[in-house]
Amino acid sequence: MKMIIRWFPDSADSIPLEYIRQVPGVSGVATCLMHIPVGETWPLDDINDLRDKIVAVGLEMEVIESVNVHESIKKGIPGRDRYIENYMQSMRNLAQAGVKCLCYNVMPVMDWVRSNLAQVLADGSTTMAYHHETLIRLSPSDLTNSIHGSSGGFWLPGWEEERFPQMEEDIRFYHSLSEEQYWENIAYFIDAIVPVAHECDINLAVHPDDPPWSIFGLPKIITDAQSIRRFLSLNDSNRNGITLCTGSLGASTKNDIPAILREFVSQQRVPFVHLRNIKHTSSDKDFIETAHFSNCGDLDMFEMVLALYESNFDGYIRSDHGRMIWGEQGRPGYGLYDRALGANYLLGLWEAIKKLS
Ligand SMILES: [Mn+2]
Repeated sequence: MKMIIRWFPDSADSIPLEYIRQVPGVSGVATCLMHIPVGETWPLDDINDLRDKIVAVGLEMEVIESVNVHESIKKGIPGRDRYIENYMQSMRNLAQAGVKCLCYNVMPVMDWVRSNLAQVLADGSTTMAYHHETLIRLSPSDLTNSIHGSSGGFWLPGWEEERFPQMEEDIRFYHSLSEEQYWENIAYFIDAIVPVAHECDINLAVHPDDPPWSIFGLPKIITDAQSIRRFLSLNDSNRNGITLCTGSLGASTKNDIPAILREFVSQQRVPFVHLRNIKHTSSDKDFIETAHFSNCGDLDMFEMVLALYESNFDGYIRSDHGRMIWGEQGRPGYGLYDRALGANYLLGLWEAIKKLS
């Protein structure tokens, strides 16, 4: 098992790589190229430059999060094949630069959403919050403005500026597409990329939908154990895996996360895990992101780590979104302090379980 931390290059992160190097037990970063438009090929030289920068401080770049999937592929419209070709070339280039695991997602139009990126908690820290009724009352453009107005000047992953003008039109497109057709479009993409994953020894790790239910009438297809089973059966290769994100799946109170971890880790279909805790607030569809510590949220992190350990997990783990604490200013969810605390808490659980077993 390797513990890593997500990091964004090109001054898009408030945290120097050297600081991440100083977090005990962290071997590398999950990162991405920021300057390549969605759908274009990631050039080998740019990937190598980024890797060299990371390796120079003593960290590894074995996980990429994310190469985003062009909307034409998700829509299944003419032109998608060119973007799929680009995607496959990006995979080859990443593998050549030493990348072992590629996290991506198949959420239509927008990446993860929250209704508040800086909700103040009782202890004075701030966190990201999701309030369903508030969110669905916003128009997509209001939501975009609110995300950008409260992101502290940082670009947010999945909310690339070039996507905004298209958003409302894209949402209307999906209203006339059935969920079954959406599955078919994703299957077409998976059929194309899994053989390339084999060819170049890279593990694909799709991230579940966040939140795990439909908003704005958009199809959400990876939300629970059953839909993960269906996704993995699109191609039975163990190169076709998932990023098991406890916070995303845990937003649905119906999901038994330790059971989900045990099922798919034991099948060797989980190369990457995001571990974070959440706490439901006014209803089952409202939550805040809490500190990782079990007592702070609804998810029992001991049970998560135990499930990973007992299923012989040997992939990558990262502490996921953290709160902003100790006055830190930075990209919402990606401050250093709370994620470093989280990483070391999780490493502590792992060490204790290992020594007691
Ligand atoms: Mn996640």
